[in-house]
Amino acid sequence: MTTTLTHLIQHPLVCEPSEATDDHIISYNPATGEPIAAVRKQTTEEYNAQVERSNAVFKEWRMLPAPKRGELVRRIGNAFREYEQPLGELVSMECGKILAEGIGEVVECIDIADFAVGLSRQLYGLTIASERPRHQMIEQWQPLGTIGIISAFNFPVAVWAWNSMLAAVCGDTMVWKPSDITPLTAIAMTNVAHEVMRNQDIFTPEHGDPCDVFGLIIGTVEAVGEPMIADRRLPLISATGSCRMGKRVGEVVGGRLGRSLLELGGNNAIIIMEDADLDMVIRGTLFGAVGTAGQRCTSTRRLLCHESVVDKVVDGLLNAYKQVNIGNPLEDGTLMGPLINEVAVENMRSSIEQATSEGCEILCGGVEGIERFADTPGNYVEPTIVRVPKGASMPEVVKEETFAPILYVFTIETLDEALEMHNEVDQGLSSAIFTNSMRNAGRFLSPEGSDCGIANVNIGTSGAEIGGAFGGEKDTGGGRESGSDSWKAYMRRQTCTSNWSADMPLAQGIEFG
Ligand code: UN1
Repeated sequence: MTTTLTHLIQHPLVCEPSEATDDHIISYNPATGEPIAAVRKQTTEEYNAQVERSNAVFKEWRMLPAPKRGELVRRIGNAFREYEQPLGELVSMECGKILAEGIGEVVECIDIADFAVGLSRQLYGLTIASERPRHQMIEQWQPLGTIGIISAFNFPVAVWAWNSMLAAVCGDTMVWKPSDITPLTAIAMTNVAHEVMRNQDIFTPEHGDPCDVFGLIIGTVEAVGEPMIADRRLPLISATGSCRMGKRVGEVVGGRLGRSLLELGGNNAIIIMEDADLDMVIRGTLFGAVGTAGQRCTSTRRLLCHESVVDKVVDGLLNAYKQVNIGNPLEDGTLMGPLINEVAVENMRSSIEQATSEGCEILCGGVEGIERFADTPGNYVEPTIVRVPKGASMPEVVKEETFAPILYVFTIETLDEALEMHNEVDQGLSSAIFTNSMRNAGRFLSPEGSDCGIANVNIGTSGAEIGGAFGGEKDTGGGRESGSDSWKAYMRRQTCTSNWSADMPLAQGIEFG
């Protein structure tokens, strides 16, 4: 580990793996199976204390003018720039994505910080025409409070940044519970933010510590996760992860009438029409299905391919898959790193077995592609293409999101049929069509087209830019993070009516007393 990396993860909770006890989480490098470091699990008491501190500092943070908060976010974004390479390496080392993608994730953090800085001068409200004379109505946005952020292993830094950079300019403070598989990246990001917050003189609260704007808590679901979702001190819980986890969060937060922002699983498809540019199809699908070893919520899981091109697409993909270098994600030339852990490998294996038992054909990878790495340290697998027999109904296995590089290929005859299959799954995150026909593209983007939160034309399903709102419908949870007006989720809307007349007229013309 370089000295910068060691510096980035320096923290009272972190120790050598050899010093770990039952109270520690060990962070493993999924590429080698070697432990990187151990992190002490925090207790419910420590969680409570963090929320108290973040609540306390909120009282003053909310009163700092938004552009000043933006200035601090600008400095944090610049610090991300300074540490782009080592942070990217750490992401790659802890969650197994290739270095280019690890750095790409840090770039997402920088981009959203820039976006948030601009936003800090644009938290616009409305003026509304009042029905009463000499009255003024406005709608304004107020900070919400301390928000809870729960993030997943697969985007261990970007998802936090989408939430935290926006929440910070909106005047909120936060408590972040990262995935317990990737605690080190969370510590590194928080260290970078805290270094900036410690060395500034823009925000010097009378009570509390500026670092608690960006609170972090590392612990188990029982000690931290459950108390967090039930905690009335957190008006918003923004959670990213599986549909199962999201249902629990939605239920508990809803039960206390809190707000939740859920960004859950996807089951993303690409429709390929007969007039598609097949070179582009292959490139878009390769990145979508094999990138991040199929562990993005936007990963391409299904291809709905017109019967006239399906064989060509399959051949092209088989050819492209052969050239995928699988190996250490930090090495040049590697295109696919390992899965996150052994459980993920076993999940992939059982999905492949189920697909076979449901009558599908494995075209490459498969169980053999997993066995090939049986004696290699690290959680490596081969990306797998599964062909679903034409005319068969959607196999059950396809309806579930398996977080692994499995791509199911379906044959379709018409766009109607494709759209029906496309929208048949429970999830609704990302979607794409490849076509050169305006009509097909237009229909895909129409109300009777894709039912997803993200719908692309001649671009794959993954790799969204931060400027757009990110999230999806149905079991994906309905939340929107990142760009566009997603910031509104982190604020409370206030309708204000001021009377500057000398009368007291009532709305709806009511005469009273
Ligand atoms: C996720 O997998 O949770 O659009 C987020 C993408 C990335 C973010 C994915 N920008 O693929």
